[in-house]
Amino acid sequence: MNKKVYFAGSIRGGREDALLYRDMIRHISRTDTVLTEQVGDLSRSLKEQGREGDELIYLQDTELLRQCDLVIAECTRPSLGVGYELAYAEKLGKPVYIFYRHRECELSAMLAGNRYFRIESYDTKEELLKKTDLILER
Ligand code: 6IA
Repeated sequence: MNKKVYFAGSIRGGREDALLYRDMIRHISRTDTVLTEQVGDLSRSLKEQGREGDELIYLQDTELLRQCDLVIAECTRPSLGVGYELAYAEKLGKPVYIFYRHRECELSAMLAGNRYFRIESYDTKEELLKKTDLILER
């Protein structure tokens, strides 16, 4: 209850799952605090995002990684930024939970082969949200 969750999901890697990220963030926010709500913000377009803002995004997100209690990532859509965040969280010793849809992607060996990460595949959103609840109850 009331954990600080860093939710990671693809932005420039592709927004096909943005609606799912939004639903996960809303679900987690019922009991806990999501530090990265912008990942599920469908109203903001990638076009508005000039390169000038990148340093600020990097500094803010790495600070949020230091503040969080755990990281939850949805990795079906591959993203360089998410991969970076997961490695950064590992170096900080934060618990990292990774979800992906095994029928739609083959998870990178750099995640799948790292025993530090707790990795779960799922098929439906309902299953995903149930598995998320189990993590937050721990
Ligand atoms: O390489 P990617 O862009 O797919 O990396 C996605 C990850 O990097 C996410 O988990 C975020 O934590 C972080 N990230 C990338 N872009 C932003 C961003 N842009 N704001 C905050 N975190 C970001 C502005 C908002 C955007 C919806 C237009």
